[in-house]
Amino acid sequence: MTDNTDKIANVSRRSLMTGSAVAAGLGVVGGATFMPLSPAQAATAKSEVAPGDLDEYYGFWSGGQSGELRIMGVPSMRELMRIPVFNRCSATGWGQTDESIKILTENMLPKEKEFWKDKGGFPSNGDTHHPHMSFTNGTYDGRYIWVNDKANTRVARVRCDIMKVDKIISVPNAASIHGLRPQRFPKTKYVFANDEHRVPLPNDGKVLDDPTKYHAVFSAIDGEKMEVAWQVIVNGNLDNVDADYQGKYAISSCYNSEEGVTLTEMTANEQDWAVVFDIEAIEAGVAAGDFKTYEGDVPVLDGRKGSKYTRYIPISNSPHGVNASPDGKYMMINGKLSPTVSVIEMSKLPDLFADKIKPRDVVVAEPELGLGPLHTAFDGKGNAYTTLFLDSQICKWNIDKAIRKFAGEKVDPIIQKLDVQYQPGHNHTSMGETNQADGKWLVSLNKFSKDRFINVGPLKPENDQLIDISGKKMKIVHDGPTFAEPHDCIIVHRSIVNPDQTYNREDPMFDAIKAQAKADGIEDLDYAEDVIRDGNKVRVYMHSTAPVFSLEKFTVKQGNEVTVIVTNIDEVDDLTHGFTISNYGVAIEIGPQQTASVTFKADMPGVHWFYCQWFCHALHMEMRGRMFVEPA
Ligand code: K7E
Ligand code: CUA
Repeated sequence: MTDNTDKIANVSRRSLMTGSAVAAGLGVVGGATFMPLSPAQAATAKSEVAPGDLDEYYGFWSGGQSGELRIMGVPSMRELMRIPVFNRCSATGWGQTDESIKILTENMLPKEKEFWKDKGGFPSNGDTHHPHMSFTNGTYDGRYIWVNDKANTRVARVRCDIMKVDKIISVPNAASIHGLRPQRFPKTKYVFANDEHRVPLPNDGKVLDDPTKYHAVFSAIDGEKMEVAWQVIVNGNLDNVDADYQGKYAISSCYNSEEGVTLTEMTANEQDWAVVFDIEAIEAGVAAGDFKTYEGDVPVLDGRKGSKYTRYIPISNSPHGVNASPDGKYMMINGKLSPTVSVIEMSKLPDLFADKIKPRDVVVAEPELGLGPLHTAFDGKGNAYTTLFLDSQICKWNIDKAIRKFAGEKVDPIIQKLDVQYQPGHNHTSMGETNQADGKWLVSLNKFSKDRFINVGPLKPENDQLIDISGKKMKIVHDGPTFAEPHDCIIVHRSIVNPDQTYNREDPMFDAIKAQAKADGIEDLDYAEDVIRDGNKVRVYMHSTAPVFSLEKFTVKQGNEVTVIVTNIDEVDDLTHGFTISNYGVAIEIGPQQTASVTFKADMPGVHWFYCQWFCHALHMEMRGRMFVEPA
């Protein structure tokens, strides 16, 4: 983006500076020297969560290139947990346990299965950007979180009762899923997923330089079934997306209206657009058979210009973030290369689809906020907070005033500009993407930390800053270093999220193991201490209770395919065991009341100690046993 600074038209930093200077003159951002406690002190005190005290909010942070998801406490900004998603996790065995491998591979496309067959079976990296929770009636309902993988064109779902991934799907006909949002109303049915990189459709190696054959598809994933319900071809690239509060429309930002394949080609036009999708019309189109199929049998509808399924709203060059205001009235399209945010009035969309008005008629405000607006958050009190990437600022502005200004009134919508350190991408307010936006906290996810922390070498952490927005003036109260690269986060009130303390033995996630155990003559995994020999396969069943495994040794033959199935029968909170085999690369987590399994080839003869690697007991070091591998 910095390369394109010179492309930002007509608005100088100076004229924007004047905006905030005026606000300062009006006293909006003036000092507060008469208060007994300075705003900084007061805010810091409020953001402090004393040892033993609990946070008011859960933060769900994407882990960017690390491919994971993180749970943070807000406002303490303490990192509470990491949820492995698309990455291989050494601590929990995600990507190694039989259960996680099933989740990672069961919905791969045939071409992916073929490609990965000699390369470990599935990709072990991911690039998560957008974590979003399921909704009911416009607010979070605490059931699921979906997150995209830009690197390998996948979408994963996290079960919020156990905070583990239960489904991953590959999206066909697409290349890089970027924007992702669940429907808000009445209850999340679709999770919308944007295809960022256009590829030839079908992408079968026959086309390289014919841009007319390149397409991006908009996908609606059934969030319950985790299947792609339908896709729509659009003009241009798809970037970010948001759903409305009425359950009727989704809007995506598009850059590359030029449909180019080089940077110069992609940024040539002054105007790109936002695409509006009419969900009902698309569903009717699917029912009427108005589609083609490419990979698999997903219906692909043609939503290019002129289609009844879409409308294209011209927006200045390369818009990025798309954010619905919590009152459901507006959709903000953040300008990125334009210093503006375009405000779309949602109630005008039916007229747009009925062709009673022109596409630009739905834009009711377009305030000039500063350089590089990327994403906008809300406080539920009529104000918006937009990140200015190039200016390294958060701009707080009033939506109503922006609309009045656009209509010709002499008002300044800009309330305050706050320097952040440095270069913010996403920002997010507490409950801010729901109709319960409470205006307490804003997090600015800054791409660079530069000098804010002691030097850790050439690779620096990102810097997530916590901002108190409960007063008139935004105030930074905390700097939080993060690793690679939380693009986005959500902040959910803790009353909505109620994870279990232990696993539930009746959970369907254990059905496959139970069925196998039953076939092996084992009635109850909780008492298992059995070695089943099945040709070259050996299944070793044991249970664990601190500080012992029910088997202190087992014997297999070199070359056997060994599956070890461990059930942790401890019922105590926080009593996780592990199962590691030294020098065999095996290490998995077994939570209280969980059964987990791992399969490997016993190629190395000799005595191999297995041990519990999660500290569980005073005799944790002694919680071990031997695997004996007899030479073939
Ligand atoms: Cu703006 Cu991937 Cu949401 Cu990064 S995207 S900033
Ligand atoms: Cu069981 Cu450590």
